Order: sequence, then structure tokens, then C-alpha cells
Amino acid sequence: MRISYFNENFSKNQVNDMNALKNTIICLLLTTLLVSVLVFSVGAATQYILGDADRDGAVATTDATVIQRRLTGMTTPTFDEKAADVDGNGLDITDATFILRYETLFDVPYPIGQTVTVMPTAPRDEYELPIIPNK
Ligand SMILES: [Ca+2]
Ligand SMILES: [Ca+2]
Repeated sequence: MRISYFNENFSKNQVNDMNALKNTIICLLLTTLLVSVLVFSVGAATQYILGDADRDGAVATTDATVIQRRLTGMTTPTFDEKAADVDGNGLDITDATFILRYETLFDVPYPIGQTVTVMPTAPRDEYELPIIPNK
């Protein structure tokens, strides 16, 4: 004897409808799982203001001071190296100089004071094959 939670008198169409509904629910769950894995593995975009080394939300002479303190080995309570490196070549004294030029309204070749958005990059697939150059 077959034990079932359902009435044995379902029509064949009702059984087909339930199977279709079951398959739809499974597809939705798998799609949700796939999207969740992709979102959490890639991460979210980050933003910062170029030149805002102390991350107080604005570019000021104190940002140049914080860079100078960092370069001389002094402690800095809050420091954002990406925001501080205004010319993108690593942190050095020219970054503080560019910030001071910006604050004194001199022209600077970098978008100091503007928000920079860094999009997340997908992690490298550990099973990805290396690229072998053609000879
Ligand atoms: Ca600042
Ligand atoms: Ca730099």
C-alpha cells in the first residue's frame, strides 16, 4: 500500500501541474543560490574621495599633514592610502604637495576632491589555465 499525503484521486493534469510547479520552485531556488554566490564572491564597489587621506569626507590641508605624518613613520589614526595616493604611483611627498596645490587653487593634473569608485573584480579561478603565448 502506497502512503501519500495527497489524495490518490488527483487527475493526471493536476499531477502534471504540481510537477511543473515543483520544477519551477527548484529552478527559482537554484537561480537565487547562484546569484547569491556570485554577489558574495565578487563583493561590492568601494568609493573614496581622491586626496581625502584622513577620510573625514573632504580634502583639506590636514590630509597633506596626515600624509607627511605617515611618510615619517608617525601614527595616523585614520588613513586611506588609496585616497592619499593622488597620482597613483605609490605614497610619497608629491601626493601631499598635490593636495596643498589643490587647496591653494593651483592647477593639479589629478581629480583631487572627486569621488572615485572602485568596482570589485572577480577572484581568479584557481582552476583557470595559464595563457601560453604563441611562438
Ligand atoms: Ca580629509
Ligand atoms: Ca603618489
